[in-house]
Amino acid sequence: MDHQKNIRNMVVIAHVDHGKTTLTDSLLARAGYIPMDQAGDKMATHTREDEKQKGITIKSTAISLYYEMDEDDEQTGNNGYLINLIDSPGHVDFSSEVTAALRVTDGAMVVVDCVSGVCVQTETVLRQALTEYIKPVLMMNKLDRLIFEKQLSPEEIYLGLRKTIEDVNVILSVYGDASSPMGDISLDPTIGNVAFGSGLHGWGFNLKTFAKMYAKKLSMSEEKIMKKLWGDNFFHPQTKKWSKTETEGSVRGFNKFIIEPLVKVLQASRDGDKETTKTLVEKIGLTLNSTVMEKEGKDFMRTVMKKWVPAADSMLDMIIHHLPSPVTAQKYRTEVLYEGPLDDEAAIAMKNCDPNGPLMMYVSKMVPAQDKGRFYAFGRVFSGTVSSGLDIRILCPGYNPEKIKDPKLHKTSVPRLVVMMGGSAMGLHEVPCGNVVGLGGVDKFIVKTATVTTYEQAHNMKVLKFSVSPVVRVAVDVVEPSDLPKLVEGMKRLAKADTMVQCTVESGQYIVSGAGELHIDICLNDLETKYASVPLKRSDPVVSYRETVTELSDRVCMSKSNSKLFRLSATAQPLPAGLPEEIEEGKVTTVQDFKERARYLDDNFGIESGLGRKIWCFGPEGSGPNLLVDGTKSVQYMQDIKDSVVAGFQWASSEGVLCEEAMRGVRVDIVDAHIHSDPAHRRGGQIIPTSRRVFYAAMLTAKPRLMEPVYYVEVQCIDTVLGGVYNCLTRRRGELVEEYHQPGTPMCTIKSYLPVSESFGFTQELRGQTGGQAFPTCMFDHWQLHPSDPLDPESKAASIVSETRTRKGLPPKIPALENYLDKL
Ligand SMILES: Nc1nc2c(ncn2[C@@H]2O[C@H](COP(=O)(O)OP(=O)(O)OP(=O)(O)O)[C@@H](O)[C@H]2O)c(=O)[nH]1
Ligand SMILES: [Mg+2]
Repeated sequence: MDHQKNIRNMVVIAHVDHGKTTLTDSLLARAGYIPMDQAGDKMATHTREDEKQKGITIKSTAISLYYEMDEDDEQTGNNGYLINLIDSPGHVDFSSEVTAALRVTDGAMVVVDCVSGVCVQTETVLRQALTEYIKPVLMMNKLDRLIFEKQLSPEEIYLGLRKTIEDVNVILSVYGDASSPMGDISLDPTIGNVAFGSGLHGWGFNLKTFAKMYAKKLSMSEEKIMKKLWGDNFFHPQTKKWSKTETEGSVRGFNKFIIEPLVKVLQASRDGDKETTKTLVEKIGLTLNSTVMEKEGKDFMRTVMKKWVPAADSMLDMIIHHLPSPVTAQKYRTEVLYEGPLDDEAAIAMKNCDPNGPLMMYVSKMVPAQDKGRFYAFGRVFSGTVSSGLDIRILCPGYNPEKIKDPKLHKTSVPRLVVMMGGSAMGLHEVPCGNVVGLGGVDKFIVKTATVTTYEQAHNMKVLKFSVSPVVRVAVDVVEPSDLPKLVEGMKRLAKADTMVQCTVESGQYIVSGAGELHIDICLNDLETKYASVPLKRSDPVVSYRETVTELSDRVCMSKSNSKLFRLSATAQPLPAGLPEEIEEGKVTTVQDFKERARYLDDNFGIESGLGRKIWCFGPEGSGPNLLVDGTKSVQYMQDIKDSVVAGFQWASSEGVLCEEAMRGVRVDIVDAHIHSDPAHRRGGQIIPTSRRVFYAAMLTAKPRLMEPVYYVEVQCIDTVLGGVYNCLTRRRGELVEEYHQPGTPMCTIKSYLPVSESFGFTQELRGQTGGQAFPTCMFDHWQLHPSDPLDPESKAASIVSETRTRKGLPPKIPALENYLDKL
């Protein structure tokens, strides 16, 4: 742990089912954590019952592994490596787990199934990795299927692999910044950052593996051979000469020296032809002892392959030689991690990965501990050293270092430290920077994430940006009223345990919101069986909406306080297209310098910079995609009421006027104010409700509309069931984006948009319509304007509004404008 240059923090990422957990097994076996003959079957990082049953990863699992390599590290002269590995889930509903894992790592092993190629989630996770400056290496998995199942020729295998690697490189070049400090991150088998193999059978290789075998025979250096083993390099067996073009009788280097021997050994060992297998591998310098020779059937094949080209060795070679150590990575990652100035003590210590600097740790998720209901705060130490008993400051998201008494700051000490070993945790006393660690006993201070520090002036680490949103909601209730306190407590625990879920109480209803049906289902099971441990009733899933406006208010709206001594006038209008997304992506933020931000808004969105400088706040929660602008001129005491008006805006923007759903894409301008000279009449009690009322009036007069969440859906299927897929999509208001046929195969991919409200039961219906031959992936994509007018009682939007209001215990009709608008 003290040799930072010999640490690798890495995550395994991929599309669902491409083989992350299976491959992770081989790495665990190589470190002696599970027996080698169980690697590929054990799925050791599946620690939950439901993961074992469903065969799908739900939570990411961290494990710290120690390896001794044959060669010493060139820089450190040390051959021991600590690899802190996280196996992440591939299903989109759990992609917030990937986001949290990426934050605490520096490198990623991207797994792609050679048969399916690059899929939606491959692209999503890569995009996220690149924004966090995570360097990738590539593992092409399930090669056995190309050989046995698809029975492709060596040249077809080569072309397929090359195409997939190119596809990944295209994604890297689209989302990777050419000037990124990570340097060239493209994947190239000849430099060794791409490996190939079969996680299920535990074998794998990169070009170096074979270059080593042939170095003597071909009397060439390993590096030189690696270049020959990929691309257009053809070998003539008679003349023993290499050429750049294919000539009569010559064979591509990759096919001749890798695929052909591989296929021969695989076939002979699978067919139980032990003598041929033995002769074949002896030629390449491997002797099979009697224990191996005694194995039968598939066991024989697996054992031979694991001995000859063990998967773990090729992966370790990539991880150690092509993924950065924390010392290398933190130099460039600090700028994307830290909110504070990049020259303060904390930033400098992080850049230098300095164990003697102030402590800076980011807690990315809460992991359930063995004691029921308790959690470890799991995260990465970026600078300093954390030890048990150390006095720390816990900064929760939104903490403002300039505030004198911020309730988001907690001072405490660290009771306990653990290192995560899959399902269990091992106690230890001290952990220096560059490592991941779990803190025990601080869970009451942290909901989901936090920054932990010893530095008084420390700012927060940046908040995680998720690629999914909690757009599906379910109301839960207890069966026995006396169990209610347990439900309340259980909801708090669930909110901690899951990085994405939102647990709220709305008008007396307990609401759980998640990314999709599967996510909600897992959360509710956990709530019922683990966190509340009482029987629960659940409503059908419903969708959350957003409220927006489509025009400038048709008048200046004015509202008065109860005392009539305070008056506020405002208008509402839509934000320019694209700005809400930029706010959500963190391109336009509250922490930016206000002049710089105003210039940016002027240049890119035509918001005149005089006004741009007068943005009072973002909302809801101080950072959402709505803006409050002070458009008044020389009104006295404006600064005195600012905090209260901002509070009114936070309230109004989190619960809009139509059906108390959050606002999105609305700009509210304060046009005028009448403020009493006596401070007693400028208190929050008068100002906050009045502000909220005038904002509601402004919305109602600006052609308000609902926005609904829309999924991007990719369905992979064979072309004979296309009709069934289209049937399903059309009936659910699906909108086709593209139909893509994979050349030379019957596989095709249908890309479309589908409103989330139409998605419930989609997967099951699709399965029914296509005889289980179509596989969809649904991922939140965008908010779409609902075309009808909610103020017209006959419209579809009005009926959604009234259903939502009723569900929340509100009167079904939208309150009339007169409730909010006052006359002079
Ligand atoms: N034929 C073959 N099957 C494999 C290979 N690797 C994994 N599988 C199978 O593919 C399925 C999915 O493997 P997992 O390791 O669970 O995939 P994953 O990427 O971890 O899946 P999620 O975490 O749920 O996204 C399992 O049935 C594995 O046995 C391989 O190399 N060859
Ligand atoms: Mg998995």
